[in-house]
Amino acid sequence: MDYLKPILKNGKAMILAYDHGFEHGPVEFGEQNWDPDFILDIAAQGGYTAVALQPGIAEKYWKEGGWAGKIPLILKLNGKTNLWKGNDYFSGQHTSVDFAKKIGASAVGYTIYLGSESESRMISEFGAIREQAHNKGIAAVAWIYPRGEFIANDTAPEIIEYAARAGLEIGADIVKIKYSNPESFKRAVQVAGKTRVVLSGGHKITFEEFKTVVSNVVEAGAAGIAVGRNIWQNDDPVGASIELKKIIWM
Ligand code: FBP
Repeated sequence: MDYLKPILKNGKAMILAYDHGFEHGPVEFGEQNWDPDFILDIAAQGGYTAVALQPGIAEKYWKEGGWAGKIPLILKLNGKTNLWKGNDYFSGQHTSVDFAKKIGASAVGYTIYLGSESESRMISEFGAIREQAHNKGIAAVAWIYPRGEFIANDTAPEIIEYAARAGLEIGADIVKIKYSNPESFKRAVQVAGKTRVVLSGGHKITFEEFKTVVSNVVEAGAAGIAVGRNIWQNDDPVGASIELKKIIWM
């Protein structure tokens, strides 16, 4: 079954991520981008194939605010704040696949901190989520971020390639990974096999730099991008999105 059909266009993905208010706190926001409706409008006008949200925003804005028919939803089922500063990285499930299905999500998302002390708990939660999602006919997207005391550099080529391969092995339909370099990203896409790869953006860089990264990722054979700050922290988020769209569907 093609679980990804609702969130891809011609096999490509352009996903707007907006869970930072929870993951990083409102410190990421300025005058307008704290407002979920402002972001959902960028997603609709910018031609995104999906938006990735935590359940509160999904229910109160995406669903109740009338965005549901305009832009597909990837509902995040786990997440954590950055207030905990301990050595372990764990992000537990707080929302169900049933809820995702009930509000009309096209896919569920889950973050795994590969290499952390708690990786097996997250791998196991993701496994159950993937089975439930596929039973209900929706896709399971894995954010795979290697992290923890044994990960010296979370964007080292071999680490990014490992994250991509892990995505395939645990059955993710899409794996969202950070950028390494052009050659390594090609290898990451290769070893991810039939699991589609999308770029996770990172903190804001210049738009010229970001476009180069996106071009490299597309050239590497990735499905596309699932990014946040480099779009909605841009002064012209819709204009930036339209430029990226051209690169992704070139
Ligand atoms: P960005 O493109 O802004 O990096 O967003 C992608 C994302 O995965 C978000 O979904 C998430 O909130 C954030 O990155 C987490 O980043 P980190 O764990 O590196 O702080």
